[in-house]
Amino acid sequence: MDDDLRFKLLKKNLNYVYARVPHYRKAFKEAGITPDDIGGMKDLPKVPFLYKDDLRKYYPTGILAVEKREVVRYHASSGTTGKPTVVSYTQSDIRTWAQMVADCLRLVGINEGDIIQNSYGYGLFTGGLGLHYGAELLGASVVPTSGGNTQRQVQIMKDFGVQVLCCTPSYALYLAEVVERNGIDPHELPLKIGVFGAEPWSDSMRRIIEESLDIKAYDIYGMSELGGPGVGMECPNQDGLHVWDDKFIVEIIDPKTGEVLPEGEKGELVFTSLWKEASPVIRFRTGDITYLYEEGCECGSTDQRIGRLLGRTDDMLIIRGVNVFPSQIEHVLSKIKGVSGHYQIYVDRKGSLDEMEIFVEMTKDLFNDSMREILELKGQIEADMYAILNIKVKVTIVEPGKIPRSEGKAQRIVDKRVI
Ligand code: DLL
Repeated sequence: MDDDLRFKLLKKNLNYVYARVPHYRKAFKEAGITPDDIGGMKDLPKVPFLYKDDLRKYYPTGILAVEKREVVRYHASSGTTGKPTVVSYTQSDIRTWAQMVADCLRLVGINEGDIIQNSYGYGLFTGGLGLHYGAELLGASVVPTSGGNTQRQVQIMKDFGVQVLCCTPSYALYLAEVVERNGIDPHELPLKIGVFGAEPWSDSMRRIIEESLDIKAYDIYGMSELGGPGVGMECPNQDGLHVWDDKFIVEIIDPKTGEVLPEGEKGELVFTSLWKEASPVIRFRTGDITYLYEEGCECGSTDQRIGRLLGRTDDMLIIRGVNVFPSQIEHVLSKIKGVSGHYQIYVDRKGSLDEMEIFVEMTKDLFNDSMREILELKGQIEADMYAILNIKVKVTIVEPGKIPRSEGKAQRIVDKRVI
């Protein structure tokens, strides 16, 4: 998109929030600026950040830039700590959001008439209704299964001839297991595409899902505060997520200093919305970590592109002073034969020392092997973890099916430390 036009959109949005939302007016004042001080894109870093905690203060209505009666829908974040943040939508917000999601689906070759099973949860979570409205706008046929009742989900997938599956990657993995358990050959299902997001997942997990369901699996990114799913989407090249230039301005910052980082450097994702009427976000700190690509994509798009999400600033575990991201653990596990994609990390404190134990599920093939081989596997994982993380980690191998399956976002970390 043309830079001038984009700046005009930014300026319009800055004026809009300044005129309508007391929170922004106050924050701008404290930073000693008004929208008039922003003369070009280069001035954006002068604008103060918006934090999740700022939004929490406005529970239960959320930050509102319109009259309450103009709100046609509310959603809320799925945050596990503190009060949820509430986001509101006008008629126009719902239409634009649906358009964004429809464009994401079109980007990976999903078309009018395709049968989509939408197993994202319907409700306050934005996944279910977000994908639903986008898919309908595209003209696809939606089967709104929501999460849960996995046996029935598999039956529906087969009976309805489902071609596209939308859900969290961990649920896709579980569905693949139930498909196998039911003696269904995935090659004989018409399923061809998966649209997976709402939680971190690695490239190796993608390969496992693609092979076990015989599909191409695409990453979709979003966040309640930004509107929901459809903020970022991979194209068929599966190389980074595209973010529409006319909908958001993306910045990557150093989470400690707040300084804007150059393209290619890893840091915290910050979004400014250019389309939201009811709950506009200006320089919103997502807490998600990734980087910005320097150039346009081989697919021809020149829109902004971000790397797949690497983790969250608040997901980082500090174990005996060492920073550990769950994505590093998943990366190590994914390279080892004999382990499935299911694992859980337990952290506890014994005396004054942190201890980390990883429960790793073995595959069915390995389950038939001897105790000696299983012990070897445990030793190998512990050694590989030490090589990457530089801390001793206890690994416990468990039998297939032992790690709890999730119907939505998987709970990978159980932190029992009382600090
Ligand atoms: O998870 C929206 C969504 C629904 C996205 C369906 C994709 C598909 P929240 O519940 O507010 O919204 O959670 C947002 O989930 O800040 C990330 O940490 C994480 N997340 C979302 N998508 C991805 C992804 C929805 N593709 C939080 N990769 C975000 C990694 C993701 N993490």
